[in-house]
Amino acid sequence: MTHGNEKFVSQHLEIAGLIKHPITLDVGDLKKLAQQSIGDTPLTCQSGADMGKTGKLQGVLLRDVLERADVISKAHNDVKKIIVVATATDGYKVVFSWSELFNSPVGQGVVIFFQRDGKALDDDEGRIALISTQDIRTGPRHVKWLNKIEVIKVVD
Ligand SMILES: Nc1nc2c(c(=O)[nH]1)N[C@H]1C(S)=C(S)[C@@H](COP(=O)(O)O)O[C@H]1N2
Ligand SMILES: [Mo]
Repeated sequence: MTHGNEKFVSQHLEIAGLIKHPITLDVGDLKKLAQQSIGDTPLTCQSGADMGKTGKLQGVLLRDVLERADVISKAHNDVKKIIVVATATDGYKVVFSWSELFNSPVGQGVVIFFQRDGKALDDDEGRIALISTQDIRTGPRHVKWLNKIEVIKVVD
């Protein structure tokens, strides 16, 4: 089932937009940040269809990566208007709000991961992916072939 997906495999993750230190990370760089272990999590499509389970994942919190890159928020109320867009090499995109990541229980479960059951991710989602484990349906914000995180202020 992995055949044909080689072209989507993401080797790097770019952190861009409203941040002080735009950075590009590879799996080696991610391994240097605080590591998170995620237990086997059910994957459910937006339709409700059962897509199986994730297996045991290793990665880092999206929150920790954003803190490292340093989000630019000049005014006290800026962060409340900021969103974070996660993009994959096939053009798939999902959105988080800053408040969701930093001021709600959801943030503790949003993980950029690069290992499943101790092994590098396969071509069908590799090498870098993301999941929001606290979502009711986890399929939509499971981003395969993640290659960009962008911080955007959406309203003034
Ligand atoms: N990059 C990327 N990630 C994605 C998708 C996609 O089209 N592209 N589809 C999402 C949806 S809607 C679901 S249910 C799961 C499905 O994963 P599968 O295609 O491996 O079954 O991946 C999610 N992640
Ligand atoms: Mo889905």
